[in-house]
Amino acid sequence: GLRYPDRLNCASHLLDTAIAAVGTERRCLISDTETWTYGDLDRRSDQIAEVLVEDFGVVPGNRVLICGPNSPWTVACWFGVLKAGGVVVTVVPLLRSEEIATVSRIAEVSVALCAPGCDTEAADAGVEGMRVVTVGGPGPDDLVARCARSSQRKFATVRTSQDDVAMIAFTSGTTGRPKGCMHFHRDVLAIADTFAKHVLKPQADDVFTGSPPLGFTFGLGGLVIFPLYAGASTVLLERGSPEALLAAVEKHGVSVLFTAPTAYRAMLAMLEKGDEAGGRDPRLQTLRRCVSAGEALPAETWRAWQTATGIKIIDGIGATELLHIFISAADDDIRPGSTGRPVPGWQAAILDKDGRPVPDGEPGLLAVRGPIGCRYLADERQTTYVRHGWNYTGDTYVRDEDGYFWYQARSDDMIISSGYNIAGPEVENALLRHPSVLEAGVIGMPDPDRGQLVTAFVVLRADTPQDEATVKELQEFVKARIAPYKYPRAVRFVPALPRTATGKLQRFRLRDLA
Ligand code: 3UK
Repeated sequence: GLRYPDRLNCASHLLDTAIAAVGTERRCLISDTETWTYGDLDRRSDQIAEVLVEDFGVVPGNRVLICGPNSPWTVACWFGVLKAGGVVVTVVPLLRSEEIATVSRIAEVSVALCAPGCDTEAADAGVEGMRVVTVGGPGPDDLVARCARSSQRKFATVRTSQDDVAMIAFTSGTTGRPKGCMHFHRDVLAIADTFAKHVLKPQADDVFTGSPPLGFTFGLGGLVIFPLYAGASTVLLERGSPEALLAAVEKHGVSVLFTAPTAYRAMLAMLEKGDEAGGRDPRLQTLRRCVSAGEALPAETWRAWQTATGIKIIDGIGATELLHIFISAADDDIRPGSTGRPVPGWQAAILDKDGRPVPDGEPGLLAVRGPIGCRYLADERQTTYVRHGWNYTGDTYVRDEDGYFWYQARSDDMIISSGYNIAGPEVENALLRHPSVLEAGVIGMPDPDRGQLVTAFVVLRADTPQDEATVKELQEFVKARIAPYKYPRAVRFVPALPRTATGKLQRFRLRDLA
């Protein structure tokens, strides 16, 4: 297993190691308006730590909420809180006051560091004992202004232990009460020492960018931990739209890209428009590695991206509960449409609900274990996620005889129609192979005859007629590619699919739509 010293503060460990390797003057954080060196990040996070202790009385173990866009100051807040021995609490941005109130009460937050906009939401949350501090606003009480008035001395980092809690990451929680996942200081390094070290293999001259918010652990790892681990630089985009991603790759010579499958498809649609001739796109020639997570990456999307850019996307499944990616493709070990094999350091199995192994080739529950485990903060769902010594992710998967893992569906999203088990994503993937289909979402709707009816929501390309003939054509197209009983008996055309800030299809909202 991985070994870390007993005394370990992941923030200073990452910074000290990077600075020892590449120096203080190497570019670290790049935004539209600023470029920070490693020295800048070290200095400003020292100032934040000092302000937290001196002005707000933060003591080790206090929880500090960070709520802001992907920006250098948001990253500095992370490192500042950790240097002060505090626990970072994160939420995906755009939470409204009610949600901030729920999360802050569960996590017993004492200070909230908020970008303008989030600060008013946090103040409206009315959480007793929670001090709301604006980061990057006008006025003398702003955190940035306080940093400028600080002693400017090196902050003596709190000597936390490797198994002190460093962060509480809340799951996006599309349904139900949000769950806070606690992770230790060593866990933050363990994602670098597993996925980054063995799969991503970042280098000091890499330039990272991507769309996931830093409040989502996919973004924290891909856009902060992994680049810092390599002494590389990272381009932080306040809005990680597909347009912004393409522009950033070209402008900053990005070599490592982190985003979700839907953004890869949207970028492909944009590239096609600009380049009728086809072939490798010159605007993306600096790209070296592309990572996809959050949802399964269809083989179709993988192939189209390889054709357009020459790059083989690394699909990986991760979870907030386990901090980052634990099964993934690797360099020359890719089966398009499969999530890949366990990342070195992790074990994965397909089990039934009683913990018994399911034979290869048959669907069952994905169970994993490795250096990081699920630790919900005061939540009875702990014993649902962790059973029989394994973390049950809630996904149905098949393992093939070569050890590759194939995603089927979220276990509670499996469609049962006329007694058949149907995985919505398989039908979605078949639809995506049709040239007129941009996006597809497939769910089971209650049906008096069949129990559930396979229902597809489809975003068509602009030039395709939304008529009965297209419905028929799509149905025949699916029947010709997968077992015919899986075809969508109902097809609805929609302008866009409902997705979370992290690119996940919101199936419950499709159900409401129907
Ligand atoms: C699903 C995938 C198929 C799967 C995440 C990378 O997504 C992340 O965390 P969340 O807690 O959701 C976890 C669930 O999302 N999923 C994620 N990736 C894939 N399904 N293929 C994939 N490649 O249902 C999983 O249980 O929001 C992803 C790194 C850190 C993360 N937190």
